[in-house]
Amino acid sequence: MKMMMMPWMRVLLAAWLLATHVEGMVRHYKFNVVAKRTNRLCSTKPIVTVNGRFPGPTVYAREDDTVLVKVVNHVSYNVSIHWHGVRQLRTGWADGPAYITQCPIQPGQVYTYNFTLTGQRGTLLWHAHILWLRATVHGALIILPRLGVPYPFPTPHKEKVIVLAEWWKSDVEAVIDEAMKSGGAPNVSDAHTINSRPGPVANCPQGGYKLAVRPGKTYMLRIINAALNEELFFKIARHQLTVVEVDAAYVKPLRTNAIVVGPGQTTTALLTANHTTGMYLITTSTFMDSPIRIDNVTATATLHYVGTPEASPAVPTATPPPNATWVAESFVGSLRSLNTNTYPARVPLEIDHSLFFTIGLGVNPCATCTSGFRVAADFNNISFVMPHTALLSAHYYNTTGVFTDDFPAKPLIEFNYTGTQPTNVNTMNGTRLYRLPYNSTVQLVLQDTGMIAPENHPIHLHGFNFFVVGRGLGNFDRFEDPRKFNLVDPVERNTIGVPSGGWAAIRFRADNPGVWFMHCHLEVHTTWGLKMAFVVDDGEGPDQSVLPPPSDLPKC
Ligand SMILES: *[C@@H]1O[C@H](CO)[C@@H](O)[C@H](O)[C@H]1NC(C)=O
Ligand SMILES: *[C@@H]1O[C@H](CO)[C@@H](O)[C@H](O)[C@H]1NC(C)=O
Ligand SMILES: *[C@@H]1O[C@H](CO)[C@@H](O)[C@H](O)[C@H]1NC(C)=O
Ligand SMILES: *[C@@H]1O[C@H](CO)[C@@H](O)[C@H](O)[C@H]1NC(C)=O
Ligand SMILES: *[C@@H]1O[C@H](CO)[C@@H](O)[C@H](O)[C@H]1NC(C)=O
Ligand SMILES: *[C@@H]1O[C@H](CO)[C@@H](O)[C@H](O)[C@H]1NC(C)=O
Ligand SMILES: *[C@@H]1O[C@H](CO)[C@@H](O)[C@H](O)[C@H]1NC(C)=O
Ligand SMILES: *[C@@H]1O[C@H](CO)[C@@H](O)[C@H](O)[C@H]1NC(C)=O
Ligand SMILES: *[C@@H]1O[C@H](CO)[C@@H](O)[C@H](O)[C@H]1NC(C)=O
Ligand SMILES: *[C@@H]1O[C@H](CO)[C@@H](O)[C@H](O)[C@H]1NC(C)=O
Ligand SMILES: *[C@@H]1O[C@H](CO)[C@@H](O)[C@H](O)[C@H]1NC(C)=O
Ligand SMILES: [Cu+2]
Repeated sequence: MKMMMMPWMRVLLAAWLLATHVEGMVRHYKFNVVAKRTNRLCSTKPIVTVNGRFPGPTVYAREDDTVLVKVVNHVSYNVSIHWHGVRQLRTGWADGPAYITQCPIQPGQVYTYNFTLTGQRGTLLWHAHILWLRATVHGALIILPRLGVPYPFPTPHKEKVIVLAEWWKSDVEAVIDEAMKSGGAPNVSDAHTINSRPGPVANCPQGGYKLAVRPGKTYMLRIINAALNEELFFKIARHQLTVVEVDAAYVKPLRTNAIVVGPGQTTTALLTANHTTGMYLITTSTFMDSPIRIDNVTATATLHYVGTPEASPAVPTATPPPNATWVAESFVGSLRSLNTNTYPARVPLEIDHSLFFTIGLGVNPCATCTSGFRVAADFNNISFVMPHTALLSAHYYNTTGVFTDDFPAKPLIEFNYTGTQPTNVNTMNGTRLYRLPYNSTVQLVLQDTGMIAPENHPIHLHGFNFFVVGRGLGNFDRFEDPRKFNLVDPVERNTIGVPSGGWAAIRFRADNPGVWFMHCHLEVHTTWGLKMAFVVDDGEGPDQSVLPPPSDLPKC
């Protein structure tokens, strides 16, 4: 039966919609962190999961909603969960990186993450933020627009979450432990997965993920790279993708044959099923433009037009070679903020703190390592040393001796960053933070170096989105390059790939008090020390200070 909408009903509905806009809903989720044996991927070893699922459950909410996730730790590891890309305005206690904003949730303990989604809409992900658990402890976090607010593009017929990941036959903690003992690089993964399936790979006959489509319809693909150590290409045979949003910020529609998505990054793209029938291969493969060992196994899925016989061969597609810098750069460099009146790009134009951080690898002597040395990684030659208690608590309670706030604004020793590397490749240690006054503006140039090897590093900043005002190859030229900055509609993100042997310049406003981690999202580099944190002081206004910690915040 169809109900007639009387005028008074419209008024009530409008009033109700307005109310929901302001208030938002409270969404409750329960995450049981449990070990689960999986017979997928030709391996029956137990993996750490949320609710026994890989990938874990999708968290759905709308802009302005409050999300409460009760995490119960049933495994023998310490656990913490990060809501990657969520601004966490004043609620750093819910951000998740272990020993940065909270102590871990220990075996048997419970912690409820409590945060509100403000000023963001799109695809994000959640993942474990301790050890290497995020290999299997991850899932999608979808922020829908407020009720009644349309997307700034035609409404798709359906939405599909596509989680890309890496798979190890061995226990991932054994992989990184082995590397830390030896001092060298950890084993690469054995396969990539698309929604938990690698597709047919050597010695493991198994079907891949199937994406069923109807001719003529448009689908929204919410693509997430949840891999630990690899940036990935994603392609569909004979179909183009129209990218409309990255990292939960709308972009100008961008048509492309292939996307590149770094770990921690998300890309929402529209796919029009413009053929009438058939099966088309979907591929994901590694992007790595430096001579470093990678997992070179391509994961495959199929785009399946309904009615096409299952046994039909899929139309193949050529994956970009791993060193296809041109494919990656042309995609990443073409993304622009939507920048409309409704979704403006508020790029800081005046800069209070102009920072320059090098990104490098190094090698330190290590008496206990089988090789006698250990690979390290750093910003400005400082390998970050993890504290034994949460930095945010130390900041909030004014505890001394946990960190210093003397992180250098520029390298202590300047050299030709992309030229001949210094003969001394040792790094320094420190738990050093950079302090920012509330609401100050920051420009940060991230400069890759040739130390050990140039490499593309996906750098992630917690607590903020930033604008990528410029990127380039070679050394950043502080006189010439700023002239070419895009201060009008640069892409807004939370993670950016700094080009191999190049630089990226980002800008953000420090309008979120707390302690905010910044690190390479290649987990191996984070483990080696490619991390630091900003401490943003409280402002003087009533809504400009870190909220008090929740009563169930785990203790160290
Ligand atoms: C969540 O945090 C808000 C403050 O941001 C607080 O008012 C609310 O009571 C908290 N909810 C729970 C269930 O702790
Ligand atoms: C790493 O790879 C080597 C060589 O294939 C293998 O011997 C070793 O067992 C692997 N380590 C782990 C933890 O799987
Ligand atoms: C479908 O779209 C792709 C990409 O735009 C194009 O190459 C192809 O020719 C189109 N196919 C049909 C049947 O229209
Ligand atoms: C992938 O890497 C393995 C081992 O590193 C190598 O033997 C193989 O030839 C590579 N395959 C391709 C297609 O490059
Ligand atoms: C990419 O790798 C291939 C195969 O190793 C090599 O032949 C080619 O020269 C490389 N291209 C670039 C631009 O480095
Ligand atoms: C920490 O120091 C600041 C500034 O001196 C002060 O305002 C705040 O009350 C102190 N916090 C605690 C918990 O002592
Ligand atoms: C830095 O090294 C590069 C590559 O070797 C070289 O082309 C450039 O001239 C050097 N720059 C300076 C200022 O020495
Ligand atoms: C890095 O720090 C180490 C240890 O203090 C020092 O020996 C080395 O010269 C520094 N390198 C650079 C490039 O600053
Ligand atoms: C840095 O820390 C590591 C481990 O914490 C230690 O082995 C090493 O000696 C330290 N290096 C310096 C230069 O302090
Ligand atoms: C932050 O600074 C900007 C520019 O100076 C100003 O317009 C804005 O009102 C400030 N915001 C807050 C919350 O103080
Ligand atoms: C878990 O975290 C607590 C608190 O930081 C720490 O004391 C303990 O050693 C950790 N356990 C393991 C197995 O690392
Ligand atoms: Cu890195």
